[in-house]
Amino acid sequence: MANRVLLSLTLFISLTSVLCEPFRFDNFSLFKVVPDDAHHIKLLQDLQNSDINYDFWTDPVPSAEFVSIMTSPMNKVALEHFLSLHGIKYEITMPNIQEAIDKETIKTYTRNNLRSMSWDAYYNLSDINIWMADMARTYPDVVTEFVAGVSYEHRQIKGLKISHGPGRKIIFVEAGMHSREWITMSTACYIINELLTSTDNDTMAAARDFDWYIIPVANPDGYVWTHTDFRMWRKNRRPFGTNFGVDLNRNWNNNWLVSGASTNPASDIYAGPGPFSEPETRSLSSFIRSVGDIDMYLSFHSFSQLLLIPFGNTTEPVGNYHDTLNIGRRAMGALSVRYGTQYVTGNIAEAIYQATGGSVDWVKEHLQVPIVYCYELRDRGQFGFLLPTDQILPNNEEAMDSVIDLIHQARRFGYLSGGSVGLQVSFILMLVGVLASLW
Ligand code: 0X9
Ligand code: ZN
Repeated sequence: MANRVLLSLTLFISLTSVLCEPFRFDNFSLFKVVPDDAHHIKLLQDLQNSDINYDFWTDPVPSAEFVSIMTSPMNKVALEHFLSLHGIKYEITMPNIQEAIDKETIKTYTRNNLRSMSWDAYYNLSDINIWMADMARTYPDVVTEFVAGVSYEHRQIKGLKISHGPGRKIIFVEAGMHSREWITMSTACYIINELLTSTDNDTMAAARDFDWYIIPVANPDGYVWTHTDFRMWRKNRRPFGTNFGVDLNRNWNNNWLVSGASTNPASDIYAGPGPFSEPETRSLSSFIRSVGDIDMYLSFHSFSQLLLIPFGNTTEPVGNYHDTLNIGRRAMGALSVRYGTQYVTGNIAEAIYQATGGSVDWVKEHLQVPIVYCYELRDRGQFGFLLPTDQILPNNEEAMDSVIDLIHQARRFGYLSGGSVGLQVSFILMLVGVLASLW
């Protein structure tokens, strides 16, 4: 994950920043590499560690079915040569990254016109925030805007609470912590939209039965940067000498810097100078703690089509691991029904790589949230972070199907049930009423 291409591109980036033009990825290409065995994995790991010219969008870990590597045009032939020499299979899924970036339609949301939000385009931070404000104004009885925190560059981390009454169990959704993972912000907005506008019975019940807290953009500075300067930016934007940014999903105070994180500010997985050193993670974590007992926490990332279960430092089945595995697998079955999209469910350390200091681990361990998942949304390496806009709606629909099924399955396993305080009170009142009428 260490984004070494960034190092060699620093000069270009500062130059393009001066010119106020986003960095161009003309003729950069994306390789989908398919290692056959442990030897291939080892070769790719060596390449990742020794050659600063390649940006590994996914890591060559033993469980990897594929490894996505971005290369500049200058280093492309050398990569092809390396792979062929070692008999490692690959295909070039994107011959010109800039073309894919240009195809990513970014639409403008018009204030007071909810119909101008669509699911075939991406939106910038300001438009997402204006849309959320419009949703809150349109559904004032159930929606409240909240500010969950603040960024290094003093932007607000905004969210919506959707609640049909007090005392409900809480579902918390966090997205956009990695700014280049644009599909995740869209998915969070889609969940908001469905909970407020869907006429589907299960979705309406899910909206009614829970207090939802949804944050589409947990890393606002990074997200703005991906629009204005550098599409592939992952971290926040705090400066460290000539480098920038802490990986916010390595900065949470849980096994901080234990594994899969770096002490080098130039790295894309830089964990920061200390746990919760960043305003984003510090403020967001206090907000999450302040909302009360959370029953389900979902964190959205991309890409690889995975449903990950804490913890990021051990493959041991900790706590209710077996329940969450079963619940997750069933929900991924529900996800596949609409378009046949396959997700793999598993422990973070096993399914992806050891990585600590992430939000889901902290929430699980420190807040004892029973049901915690981290999604890695579409796709499986063909377009990676540059998911084409015609896949936004299908991705969002199937993700929403799975969220509804997670609730359903969790209940079957004895979670999220037992009635909320509010519902229990109404039941008692009803009982009192019946008894009084019989008297
Ligand atoms: O490495 C990450 O932070 C996530 N993958 S991504 O490709 N979106 O960067 C996985 C996060 C899994 N959770 C933890 N490591 N706690
Ligand atoms: Zn991510």
